[in-house]
Amino acid sequence: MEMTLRWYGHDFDTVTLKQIRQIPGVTGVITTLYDTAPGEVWQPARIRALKEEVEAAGLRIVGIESVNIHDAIKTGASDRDRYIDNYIETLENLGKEDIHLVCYNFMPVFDWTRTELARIRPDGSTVLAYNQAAVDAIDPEDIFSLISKDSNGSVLPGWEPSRMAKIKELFAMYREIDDEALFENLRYFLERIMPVCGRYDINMAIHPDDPVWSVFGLPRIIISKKNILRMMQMVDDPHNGVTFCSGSYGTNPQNDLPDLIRALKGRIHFAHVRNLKFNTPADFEETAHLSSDGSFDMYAIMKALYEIGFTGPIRPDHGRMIWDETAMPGYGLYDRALGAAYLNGLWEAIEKGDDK
Ligand code: DNO
Repeated sequence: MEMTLRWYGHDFDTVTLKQIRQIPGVTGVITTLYDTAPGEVWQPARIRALKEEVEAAGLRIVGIESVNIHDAIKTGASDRDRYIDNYIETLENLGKEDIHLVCYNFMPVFDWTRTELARIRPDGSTVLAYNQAAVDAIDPEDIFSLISKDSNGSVLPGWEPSRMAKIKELFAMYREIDDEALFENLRYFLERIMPVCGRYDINMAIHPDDPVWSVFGLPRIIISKKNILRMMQMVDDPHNGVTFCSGSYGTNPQNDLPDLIRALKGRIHFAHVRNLKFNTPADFEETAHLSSDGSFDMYAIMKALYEIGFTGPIRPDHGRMIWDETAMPGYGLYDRALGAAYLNGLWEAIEKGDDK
């Protein structure tokens, strides 16, 4: 396992590479060219400059999160091949720079969905939270303005204002798309990109939908063990793998997280490990990574990863906003650094316990 931290690049992140380098045990970053639009080819010179910047700070690029997928690909529009060609060119450009992991998602319209970005917890920290009644009561066109006031001035991943400005158009694109059509469009995309992934040894790691159920009537497919196994079997290639994200799969308590990890053995290319607390089945909030702060058994999750022989990158996921930090919600320095230290501690204990 390699401990990493997500970094959005110096123009977008309040956290510096120097700070990341000083978190014990963190050796690399998961990064992106945050200002590229879905469908755009990532230019070699920009990838190289990013790599040089990260390496100059004593870290390495362990993977990309995300190379986003254009909606024409997700909806199977007539011009999808043009965007898939661009995606392939981006993968080639990444492969040539020795980057071998790409996290992406296949969620329609919205990436992750939360109804609050700064819910106050008993300890005074603020966290992202989801309440189903709030989603049911709001028009999808208004959700961006509901949450953006708490964004601390950051552009949130998947919630770029330019994208949200086209929300009506986006919903119209998905009018005819159900789960089966989305599966079919994902299959088409994966079949086209697998040869280039094989050539450059690029692991594709699909991120689950978050939460793992339909929001605003949109189709959602990467939600359960059954669906994720279907997704891997339909394009059965070792490079077609997953991002195991405890906080996303765990939004449905029916998803048994350690069991899911075991079922995905060999195909987990990347892990996001964080905790959630359910207040009711329809209301949850993010917490500190520590098991006792939330609803998940973090030891059992790390142990399952250890037991399947997971050697890929892990990153602590959304952190609470603590110690008066102002940063992108979920992506401040302090609580993610605590999360990394805690996950490293669990791992060391599991590893040494196994030696006995
Ligand atoms: C949220 C993230 C997601 C994730 C994408 C992957 O904080 O986990 O935005 O990066 O879904 O494409």
